Amino acid sequence: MKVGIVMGSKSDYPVVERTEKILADFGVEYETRIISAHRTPLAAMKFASEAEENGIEVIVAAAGKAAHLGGVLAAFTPLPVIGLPVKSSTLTGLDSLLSIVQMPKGVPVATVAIDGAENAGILAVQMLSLKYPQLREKMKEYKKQMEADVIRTDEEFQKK
Ligand code: RP5
Repeated sequence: MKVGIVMGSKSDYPVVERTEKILADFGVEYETRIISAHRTPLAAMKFASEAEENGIEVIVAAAGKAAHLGGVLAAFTPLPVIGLPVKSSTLTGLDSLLSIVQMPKGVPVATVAIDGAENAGILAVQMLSLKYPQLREKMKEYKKQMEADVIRTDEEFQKK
């Protein structure tokens, strides 16, 4: 099982590494590439068209500004693409979000929040867990742990 993470620029990496961490925590293999829809469009086409034969099952595409990367990758692959809008410009990421989420009919990009790097990883794991039952069990544990953490925090907060 492998996730392909693509970012439009190395400057996106401080956000993207949080997606990598989630995937690593779940024991999911990933490869991370810097490919730009605008600066290296041919590489974007090649990566997406060959992703399936290279063993990738889900793609995470992180980009900022006029963030066309996820849409371009989705155009060239049957694999699900998760768009991660990066807050990289003076428009505080709203530009990235809208560029990624407003895809035309027929070519969806599943879009997470601006800088929602952890959710991009979690959603990728959830997609993979349709095929890999061991990942589904880990996801159940993750949710239980999250619930327990909030309950413990609430109990501590009430004692203040
Ligand atoms: C986008 O432009 C990248 O995804 C990045 O978020 C933003 C700025 O890129 P750099 O100018 O820092 O390379 O394409």
